[in-house]
Amino acid sequence: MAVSAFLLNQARVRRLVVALAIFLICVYAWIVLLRSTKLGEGGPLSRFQQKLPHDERIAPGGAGNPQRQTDRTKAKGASSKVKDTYKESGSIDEELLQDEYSPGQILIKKMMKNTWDAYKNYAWGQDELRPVSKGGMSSLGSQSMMLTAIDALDTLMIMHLDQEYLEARDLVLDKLSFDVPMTVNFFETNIRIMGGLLGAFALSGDARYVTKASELAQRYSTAFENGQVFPSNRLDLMGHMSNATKEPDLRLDRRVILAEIGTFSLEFAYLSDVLNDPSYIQKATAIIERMSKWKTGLEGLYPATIYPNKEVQPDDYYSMGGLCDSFYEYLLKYWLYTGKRDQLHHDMYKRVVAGIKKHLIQKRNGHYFLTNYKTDRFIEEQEHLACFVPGMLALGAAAEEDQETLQLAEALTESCYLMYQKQKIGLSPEFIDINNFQPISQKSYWVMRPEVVESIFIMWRITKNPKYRSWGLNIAQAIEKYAKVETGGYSGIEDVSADSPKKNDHQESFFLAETLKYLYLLFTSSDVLSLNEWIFNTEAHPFPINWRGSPYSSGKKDVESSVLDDTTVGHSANSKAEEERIVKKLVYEAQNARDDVKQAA
Ligand code: DMJ
Repeated sequence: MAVSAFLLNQARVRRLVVALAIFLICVYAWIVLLRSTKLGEGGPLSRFQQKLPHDERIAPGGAGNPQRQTDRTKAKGASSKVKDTYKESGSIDEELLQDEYSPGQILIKKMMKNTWDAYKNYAWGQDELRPVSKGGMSSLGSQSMMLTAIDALDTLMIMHLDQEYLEARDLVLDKLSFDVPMTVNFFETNIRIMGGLLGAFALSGDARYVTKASELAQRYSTAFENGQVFPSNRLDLMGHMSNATKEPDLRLDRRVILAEIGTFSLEFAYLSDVLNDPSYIQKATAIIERMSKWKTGLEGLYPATIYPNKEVQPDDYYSMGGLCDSFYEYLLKYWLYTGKRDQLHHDMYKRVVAGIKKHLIQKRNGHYFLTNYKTDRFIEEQEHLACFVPGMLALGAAAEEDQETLQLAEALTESCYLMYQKQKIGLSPEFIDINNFQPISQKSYWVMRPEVVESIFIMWRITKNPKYRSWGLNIAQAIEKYAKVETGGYSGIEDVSADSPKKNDHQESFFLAETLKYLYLLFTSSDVLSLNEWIFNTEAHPFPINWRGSPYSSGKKDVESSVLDDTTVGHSANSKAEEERIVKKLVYEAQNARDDVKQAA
């Protein structure tokens, strides 16, 4: 009896242990499942948002946003199909193809830190840095509006420069005021300040940025006085008086700049979404509707300066570069922002692509170029500002599975890249002669612009051809070598062809907002600010696509698992010495690669 009771007890204990083990495994599995679901569906708010007191976070769904189905899955399928078709065999450097190419990230992050520290040391709170004379400057108006800090917010977040981000955030949220008696350029204020605030909100979910954006938006009404469709190009921040009557130069019976009156859709749409106030996007759409009815000399294209009150526009200067660029960019990007719903922007964009192909593309010595067009002929030049076009064409081609246009985008990206590689210092002038890549006189300056690296970044994301990473690296290295200021920061160059190129003592805010951001994203994994889910405004501030209906409306989706992911610098470089070693290696490799390209050319 005693033996069988003992055996019985032992069997019971065994059953109990097994049951307990199964129970523990189930609890563990449940916890794992719960965590992964949260990460996958945008449960956790970003780390920055979690640091905020509860009432400073934006409510899930924003200001009463309805949840709608999106077609993001469809978009994903479409772009990967195009990607596969264009993947080239025979890669340049397999290491560069890795999704987590940390060395590139390390270099660009170091550059950003350097830039930020210099701004902090010498120009804190001012618009932009004068890196050589170690001071600050106002760029938007007579007083500074901390332009660099605002433009840098989202880049600092993306690069995981956490301490620097918090410094920028506190400066902007504590000190930025729009109660300043001055007029500012409306377009620049909108793309940089409004764009910067909205981009920072998009990544952090910190509702205080929306409050600031709304304070600025309230000042917009003076630019649209008397129900006018087209805004005046200057904004009176105090907003007391009509700009049109106060400053006769702003009257709309004069010619105005295409980009300055036609680049509103993205900021206004996202603003309407976050404020739950459709009046902004209605204003932007009214502009585009009016312009869609105009007659111009080149079908689909618009002259660089226009008369807002005329149905037939003067046939004059057409360009994808200065004065024009972002007007075209927003036709495509607003269509994408709406989850490909807005027909009007899409139709106009398609006509633009046809116009570009018909009138602006020229082939010289085996290379394709984007020229400007005056009166009835093209000009033998390509400008840096127009080099956003290959990226735009590629983005549109990926969305529409248009392989022919993607091929054109590839060819144009190459000639834009060669604008850098054909110069002895590896930095591009503002304009080149398309016959020989030489700078056009008086336009040989390099002013830190992003357009070429922007297109390189988009081409990399869409084609995954490793050459794009190596091109970006070469450009970054040239910047490091020739534009870096010893005492901190980076500067534009007065003449890239000079024997000893001189610095222009100006660090542009878009260097932090765009140039360094696009370079950095070139080396992150592709789901960091995935092109299927984010749209960059023309100053590279990211807005979530189809915000109202997307999972991003809960504050931010995979900010934790991607944008602020620890797969960046911290995890891949164990020590400062290791970081230094990697950067040195990169400098060496890039120099060699540049020499190779020069020899080949
Ligand atoms: C930026 O402010 C924007 O990219 C704008 O669209 C064009 N000019 C600069 C950069 O070159």
